[in-house]
Amino acid sequence: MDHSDNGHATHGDSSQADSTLWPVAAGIGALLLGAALLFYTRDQDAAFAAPLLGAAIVVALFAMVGWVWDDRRTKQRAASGAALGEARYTQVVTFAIAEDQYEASRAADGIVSQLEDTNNQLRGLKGFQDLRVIVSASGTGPSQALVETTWADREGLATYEETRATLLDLLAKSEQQVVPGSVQVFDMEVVRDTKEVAVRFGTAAIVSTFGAVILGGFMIGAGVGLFSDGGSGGGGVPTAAPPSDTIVAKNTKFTTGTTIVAPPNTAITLKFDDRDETPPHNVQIFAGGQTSGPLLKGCTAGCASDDVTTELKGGIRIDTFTFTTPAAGEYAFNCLAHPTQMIGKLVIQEGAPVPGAAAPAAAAAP
Ligand SMILES: [Cu+2]
Repeated sequence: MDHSDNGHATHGDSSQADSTLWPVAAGIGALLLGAALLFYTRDQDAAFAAPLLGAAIVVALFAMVGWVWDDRRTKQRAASGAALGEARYTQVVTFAIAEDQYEASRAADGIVSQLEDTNNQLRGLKGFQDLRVIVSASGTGPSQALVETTWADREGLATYEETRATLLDLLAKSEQQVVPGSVQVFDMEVVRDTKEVAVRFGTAAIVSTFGAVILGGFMIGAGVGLFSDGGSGGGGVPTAAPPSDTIVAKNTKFTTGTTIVAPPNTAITLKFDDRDETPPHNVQIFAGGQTSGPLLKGCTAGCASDDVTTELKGGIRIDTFTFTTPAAGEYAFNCLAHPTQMIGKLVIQEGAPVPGAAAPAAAAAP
């Protein structure tokens, strides 16, 4: 499970993973908060925004409390030290090599070589991690040597000392090379430096908070863009003018009302405002998204049949026509005489306001 022999890496990783959950939770809280604000400013819809705001506050509080709690727990654990294999046990042996024995100590049977060879024997012992031999040669006087062995746990070090296959025994047998009385032994419990963990935690926290904020910003931005898009298209924004119900033709172009938005299965009346004396124009709505194929059916007034199309003719005038809107989707319209120059689309959306209807009534009808 978690704290096996390679507890170092495993534990470090899992603690980091746990810790980054809090910033993510904080980010979700921020997201919900943004969404609540968005819904509120868009619709003044307290029925929907209020629970969202509540959820945002709860999540944000939860994240903050959890974050602080987790941080304190991490610090306490670091302060109390040894738990879960965060400590290492090190034995440092220092000694001096007699001035004229430096060469001999490095020979195949010299003390330094023998110490280095013990690496292979120690490797079999439980908990052994590392052995280092450092000799700083001195031209004059004795050379200083340092042997450091590292153990994963206290038991490892203890077992090693009990077996007496220790470095000290080796040193004792090399009286010639080792300066008498120069041997010093330090057993150390090295608590793993928690700074590294703290830095990693801090970095992870910053990165994920930053990421969550950016993501949230994008989503909110996308949401705003979506709504304002709908607004420019047909007047979905309640504060703007009533949803457009008029298609204006001028200089052989549809200049206004190139996108008409309406709810499905609703009788709506649109106006075709032709401002060109010539050439002749009309509006015909297709049963699909392309300006080809059959025309939309359902015209009840202003059309020659139930095809939704006005009469193609010249002259400045406003024609009105009434039809029942189809199912949700996009339906292309154009002018029969200028099929590629004069193009627009009818967007049928569930919940969209009725074109030309008074704005407040439209906003209140979701
Ligand atoms: Cu035309």
